[in-house]
Amino acid sequence: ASYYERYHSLEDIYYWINKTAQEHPDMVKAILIGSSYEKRPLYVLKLSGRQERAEKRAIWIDCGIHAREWISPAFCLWFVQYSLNFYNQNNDITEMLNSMDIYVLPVMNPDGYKYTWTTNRMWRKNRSSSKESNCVGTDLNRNFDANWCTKGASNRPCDEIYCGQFPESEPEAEAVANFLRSHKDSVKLYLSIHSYGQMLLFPYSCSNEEVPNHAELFELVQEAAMKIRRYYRNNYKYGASANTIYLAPGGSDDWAYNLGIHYSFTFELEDRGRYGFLLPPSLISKACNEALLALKSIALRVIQKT
Ligand code: 0X9
Ligand code: ZN
Repeated sequence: ASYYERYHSLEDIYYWINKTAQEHPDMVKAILIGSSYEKRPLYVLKLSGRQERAEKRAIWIDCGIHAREWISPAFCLWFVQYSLNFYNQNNDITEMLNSMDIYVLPVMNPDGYKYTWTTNRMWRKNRSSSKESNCVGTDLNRNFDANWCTKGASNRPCDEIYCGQFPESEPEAEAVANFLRSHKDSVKLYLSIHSYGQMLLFPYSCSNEEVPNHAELFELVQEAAMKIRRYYRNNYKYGASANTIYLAPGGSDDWAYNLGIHYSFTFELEDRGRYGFLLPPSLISKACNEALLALKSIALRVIQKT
């Protein structure tokens, strides 16, 4: 199996980030956007093709918000590698990189990811603590400022869906929010990669309200799911988060939407529960190819629209 068909430790991923940026100085730049609670750096890889316009639009993709969802960082690595290998070979990725810069954050929650490798494979949250509680960790996907800590999140630090002390209390969430705030005019498409469940989701998750462009977003995920069905004979559910998965406030996708990034999605990759978070390495390539197909389908539509 290739490097991309295996899971990698946090140290390996940092090494890979550095090496990838060094080996492709023409297309890749590593940008430090902040650091984690335990002071690990948060690096974003900026991918760019041939510059077509001065005002360049952009895509944001983050992986590894939740520590135990190992397929998520694996997808970010897969996607970067695919982009670099197939730029000027595959029409879709070439068009994407010619019209948009792509920001990729491979591991939003490095402290939690590290902890799943050393201590507890099923850890979800980050690793922050306060003197108010003996419990560790905030759910970074409940820490954003979108109906923060209402129904679907918890204010108890021991819970898996603890929302944190206040919106963006966690340095990982704050770093992402700051970066997106300062790039909100260029970023047209926001994508957050999770597992598991096989779903293509869009806002809102923080309320049962429909977003103004609900029908448009529905068409995009419907088309992407249809392609996955056709090419990989696999079924993905799709729809607005609150109805498709559950009510869950404080998520990055809803927050990005409200910031003005009106093409905002969360993908839940394979599987549907047979292995769950423990997806075997032999299934990485299928999971990533499905997500890649969905991403390309949606991104090419967004390029036409924006
Ligand atoms: O609950 C979550 O944060 C995500 N599911 S997971 O099993 N990967 O934890 C779903 C996120 C959907 N979007 C929002 N809740 N905003
Ligand atoms: Zn998740």
